[in-house]
Amino acid sequence: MIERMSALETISILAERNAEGAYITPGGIDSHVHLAQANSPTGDGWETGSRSAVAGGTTTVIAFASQKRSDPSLYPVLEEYHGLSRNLSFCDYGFHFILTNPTPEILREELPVLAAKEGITSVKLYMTYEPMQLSDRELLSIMLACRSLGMTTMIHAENSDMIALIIEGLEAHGNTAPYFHAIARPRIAEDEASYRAISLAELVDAPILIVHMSSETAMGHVRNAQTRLLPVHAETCPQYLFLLSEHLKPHSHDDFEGAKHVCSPPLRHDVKDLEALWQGIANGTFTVFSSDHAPSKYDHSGGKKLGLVDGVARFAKIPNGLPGIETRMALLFNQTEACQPPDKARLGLPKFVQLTATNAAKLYGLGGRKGSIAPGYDADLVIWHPAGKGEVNISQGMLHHGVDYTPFEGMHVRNWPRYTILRGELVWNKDQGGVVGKMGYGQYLRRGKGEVIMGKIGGVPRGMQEHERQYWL
Ligand code: DUC
Ligand code: ZN
Ligand code: ZN
Repeated sequence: MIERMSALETISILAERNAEGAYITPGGIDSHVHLAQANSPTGDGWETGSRSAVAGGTTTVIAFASQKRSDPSLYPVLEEYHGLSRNLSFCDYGFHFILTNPTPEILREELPVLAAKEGITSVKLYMTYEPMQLSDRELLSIMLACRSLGMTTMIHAENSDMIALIIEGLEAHGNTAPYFHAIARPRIAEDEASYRAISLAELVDAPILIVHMSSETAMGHVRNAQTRLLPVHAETCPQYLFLLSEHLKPHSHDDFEGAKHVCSPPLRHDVKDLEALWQGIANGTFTVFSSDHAPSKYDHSGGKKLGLVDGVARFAKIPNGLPGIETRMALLFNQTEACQPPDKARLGLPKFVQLTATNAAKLYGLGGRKGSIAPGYDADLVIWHPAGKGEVNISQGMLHHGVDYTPFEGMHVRNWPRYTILRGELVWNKDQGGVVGKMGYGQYLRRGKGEVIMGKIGGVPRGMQEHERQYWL
């Protein structure tokens, strides 16, 4: 076993040996990952998901421990997820809770203990999906509880009733092919819910992060909030920067193959949608760039093919989500000045580092330990190939996840992580041995309080008087 080294010692050794001429960036932090989820039994568990992470340059994942509506307490949920991940991870990891049953006991008694003792300092809340969605009143109560604990509130923002109405209409008209998934969840549903989430957060002065954003208008709401110095953060994902809804259309050999690209929010229709989000990457609206790795096998009756009922496509029954934990880093690195001429580069390397590692570390309470290359930090590093080497055509065959396809099949990137180093250990060596780390080397991370990166706490909501809130808060 290599002796544990600091980041700087590791870099100087590698620079002497074999990293010459190559960029070194912090190990990726993928702060939005679904592993071992009960609602996607054909997706990745910890072994395959974390193996795929390190092969793509990610050294830390924050995955979801999901509360079911019928769970009255979070403690057994946490135990269950420790059981699903213990000794199985190739990378370091933490948990966010998905809260679906926010009882007063959970908010008052359990969250403080889970934050202080277990290091779980973030929750994800759904504004859509019948079994998981929360009312505005519930969202407010959770935001208040999280605010007082320094926890980050992540929100899936889509208007549930708009979507339900459209799905009903589509089904009544027999429009049930996979492509109609993109029609069922229009941008306006994301726009409205994002604006509402921001307004709720503004009322109670709570920092939030809106996850997996795909809409220009919704992103504009975030941008406006940030201009007013509200603590509103935003996340987007590779699929919303690179892929369009045309992928959901029938293919010549398989009418159902569009199911491979069913995710929510859905892929949008127009190149202009992609361009708008790239602007948000460049101008700092987005705080983090995550994979939202939420895979289901395609060719499996318990996976995407749940949406083929007696041979008939029913898009509303297709499990949502795409695999992407391994491709995230290379897809974005390929758009930087390291891989593109200056007039084609979408972002600079400092922005790449912020979006893929540093900001997630700060936002989710790993600052001082993860996400940067600096004295005292864990030696989590990605060493890329020297310019002109390391080109890859992304294909299912080269990936290490447990599912049977990649939505990014055939995309070309000019570089790929050559080495991934986790706490000084080489865990991925692209040219010699592939995944060389040991399963179980990945450690559970007890996280601290999240930092507010955008805006600040303590603003006065629009139209309210300076001290008005103190009469009721
Ligand atoms: N939300 C996620 O965060 N992931 C997959 C599907 C979804 O709706
Ligand atoms: Zn979501
Ligand atoms: Zn997700």
